[in-house]
Amino acid sequence: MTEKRRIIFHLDMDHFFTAVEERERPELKGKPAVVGADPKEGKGRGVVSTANYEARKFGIRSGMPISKAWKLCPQAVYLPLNFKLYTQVSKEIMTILHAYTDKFEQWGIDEAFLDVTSQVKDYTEAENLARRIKTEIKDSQSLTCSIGIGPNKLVAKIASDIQKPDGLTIVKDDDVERFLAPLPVRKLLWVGRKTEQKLQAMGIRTIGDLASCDPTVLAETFGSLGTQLFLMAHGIDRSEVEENEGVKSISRETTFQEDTADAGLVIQTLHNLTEQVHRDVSEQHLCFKTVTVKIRYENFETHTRSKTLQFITNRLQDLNKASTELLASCIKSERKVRLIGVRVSNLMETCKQKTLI
Ligand code: TTP
Ligand code: MG
Repeated sequence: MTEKRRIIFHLDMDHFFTAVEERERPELKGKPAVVGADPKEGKGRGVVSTANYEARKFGIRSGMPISKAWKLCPQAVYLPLNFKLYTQVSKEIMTILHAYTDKFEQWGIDEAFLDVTSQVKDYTEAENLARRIKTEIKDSQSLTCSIGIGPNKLVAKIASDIQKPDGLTIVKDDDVERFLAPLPVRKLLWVGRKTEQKLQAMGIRTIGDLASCDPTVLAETFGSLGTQLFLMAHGIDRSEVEENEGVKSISRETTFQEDTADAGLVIQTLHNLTEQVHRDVSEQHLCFKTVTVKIRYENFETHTRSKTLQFITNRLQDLNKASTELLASCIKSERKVRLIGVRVSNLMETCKQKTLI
């Protein structure tokens, strides 16, 4: 039996946080703008959440220490995070998208996958549908997005990133390998800096190089990741667009633009993340009982530590205390940190807990 051909969209909003800020403050248009920690004239701690395309021209990127961003472009407009607003806009966009298909999966704050197989009969119809979605978002939200269309989630996700901003990239079944071949291996999910270096040492730079590798050599070198890499390099991905059912946990994480051994920066970034998680929790009228901290070192070694509190809470100070303790219990001071994350789970609606403030 041949498998039914699927048509999948991946949509990603363009420079999301700064785009929302520009919409709210038209005077920002055309100027470099950065959303993130307070730069305090170059002495600030914490990182860049995102930068608009004008600021990216100066080399500013998400996850970069805010002090470095300041050095690169002191004249940029630096804005604090207005997470409440971004979450609200995100919700409105997701509602628009959900109306186009039931097979819808939100992926982070500004991305979603849509399986439109049963909505369209071919790629021409798919393209028309994508244009309709882009227009609806532009008209109703005054924001642009980029859409990738492909036969699976992997290809659609890579495609959406190819022609940012305001892009639309279509990769039909027969073009998948040709499309992927010249791209650097880093474009594949799961290929981080270390895997990329290992692959480069083996003479593998592009996805095409990877596709022509002997899969047994990849499996010997990378274990199960090797097999996964080989399949991805051929554009094979059978994962389904999964509908998210309710909220099971709320999390935020940040990848530092450069791995860092600066404990102060790590802790400050953790606190920025707990604030964002807390805002989400409050907005959704939830409280939590379990807190998890995730830390990934430069070699991709990843540790998570969880703590289930003795009480259910919605207070930022409880989240901060638990996450700081968890971080202290697992951080190794001599190691460089690549990523830090925080998650709350064991969620309950606040209204069911009458004793809470
Ligand atoms: P992205 O979609 O990765 O980035 P972006 O929308 O700003 O830019 P692009 O046009 O390249 O898609 O992330 C979405 C939002 O998530 C981003 O606007 C800010 C936030 N974010 C962080 O807070 N920290 C991070 O390290 C990253 C990558 C994103
Ligand atoms: Mg985006």
